[in-house]
Amino acid sequence: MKNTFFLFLCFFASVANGFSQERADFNIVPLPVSCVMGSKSMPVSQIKYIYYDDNEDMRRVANFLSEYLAPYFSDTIQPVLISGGKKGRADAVSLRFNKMMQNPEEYQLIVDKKGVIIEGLTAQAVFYGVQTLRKALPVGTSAKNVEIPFVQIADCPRFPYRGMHLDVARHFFDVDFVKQYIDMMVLHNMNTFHWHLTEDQGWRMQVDRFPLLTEVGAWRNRTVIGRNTGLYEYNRYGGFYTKEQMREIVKYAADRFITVIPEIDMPGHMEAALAAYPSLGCTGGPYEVEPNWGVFDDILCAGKEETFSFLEGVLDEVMEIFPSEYIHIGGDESPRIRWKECPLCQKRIKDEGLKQTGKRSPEDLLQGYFTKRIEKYIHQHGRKIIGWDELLECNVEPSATIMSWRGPEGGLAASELGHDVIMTPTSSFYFDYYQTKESEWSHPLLIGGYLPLDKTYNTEPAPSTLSEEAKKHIIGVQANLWTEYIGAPELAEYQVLPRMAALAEVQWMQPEAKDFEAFKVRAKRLMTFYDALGWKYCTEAWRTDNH
Ligand code: TNX
Repeated sequence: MKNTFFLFLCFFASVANGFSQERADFNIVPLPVSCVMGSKSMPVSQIKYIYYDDNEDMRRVANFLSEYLAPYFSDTIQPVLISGGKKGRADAVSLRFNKMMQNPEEYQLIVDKKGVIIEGLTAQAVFYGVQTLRKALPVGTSAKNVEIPFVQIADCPRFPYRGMHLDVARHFFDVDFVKQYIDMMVLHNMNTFHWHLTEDQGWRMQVDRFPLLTEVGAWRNRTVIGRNTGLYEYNRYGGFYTKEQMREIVKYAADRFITVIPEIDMPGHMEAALAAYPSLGCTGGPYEVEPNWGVFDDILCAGKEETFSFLEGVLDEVMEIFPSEYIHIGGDESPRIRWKECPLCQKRIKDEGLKQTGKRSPEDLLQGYFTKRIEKYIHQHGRKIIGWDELLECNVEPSATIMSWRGPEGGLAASELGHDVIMTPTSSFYFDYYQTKESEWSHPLLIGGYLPLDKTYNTEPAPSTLSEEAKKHIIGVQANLWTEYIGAPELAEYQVLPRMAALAEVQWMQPEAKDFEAFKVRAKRLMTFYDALGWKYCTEAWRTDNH
């Protein structure tokens, strides 16, 4: 009896002392650069206000923080947002500009007796500090039960370009899902959404000047079953985004400090456009919005002036909707066969004096001509181009930023040549590949490949073999989600999570700070957020026999 009473007393004392309290845990994904813990802590319930420096962007960040905190205060009074305010109050989170900071994405987060202060040169930097605070709090509890330990965090990303790509052309994803994808990027501190809008199998962007692109090109009448079996499903499949919807996405992303880079893939992967406007092809068609997956011979004719006025018209509307510095013009997988046989393409080759140089065929150089012409147009509008690494075989200008996909080699060589480079090799960042080794029958049918989590995690995008100069040209890292075999939003989520967490640490952290075993612990905690947000993820990615 005495014993029971003693236990009861202990329990009572621990509740009163807050021993049963949960603590915020700054062991988050991506791990901050430096984190110095103090011995004391502050109860979350002490937060009565969110002060923010008077600025529109900062107000938005304060609003996001208020949204993230709301569930913790659902049983009490919500913190009040106040513009301005004194620096550091014990009962507040203060979001402030700090002009002393160098990098526009660097922030500092301090928790001490003066409450929580998050500072950065820009509102974007403060936004990442807010993400850190958000991820440190335990999911699904009340402010009364959480303490934030005193801490001093200084944090800054390694790469300025931290991207995720989504192919909405092989399969279409609606506006709500695209927004959710952006939310997923936010949780992983990413800042660039590469939106792959056009393909052989569907054109997804409304263009006023060329209405058939969506009237015809956005719909396919049949889709192959499985991996190019020759068997088809005869359902009309497709969809597209109106200009208004694309603007909505651009704003939704910008509000979260994410730039949307649109891709209009040219001159290959253009069959949907050819089906709409057959005169843009070398043979004149007829063409079909492609029902199979793969690489197709019919591409845009590089001999016709009409092709260029078409592309300029499309790009005018692209640039009107998307304010991004970069426009992605694709450039991958363009077979030469039509150009070899097309009198107009051959005339262009002759007129431009394009002659075989080393391994480069006249048709390779014709793609170089094509790309330079488009690049010039885009430059005239104050923008820059990004293209896939095939462009390196076409003699393009060093001003073109290269996305290295067929392996790291292309990107590494390009960086030595002075191109800016974004690393996205299949071997590390193709999230359409399998995450587990299990026999395929137990899995959804995917494109194939095997890309386990640790492979993504342990990738070094700028290896020490590169010259110091070339290293500076590796501006970022991205993962791609191609969707030939990914038709459902849930499967898209499953394919990218938790690999996005591994990618986030490659993008954000300094290489020497990375550690896969420690990451696993952090990422498992991050999964409590995936669960709370209702996002599917691959749990088998954690099985020890999978590495
Ligand atoms: C290659 S990456 C492609 C895509 C496919 C993908 C499938 C690139 C520039 N081209 O068209 O969807 O492989 O993994």
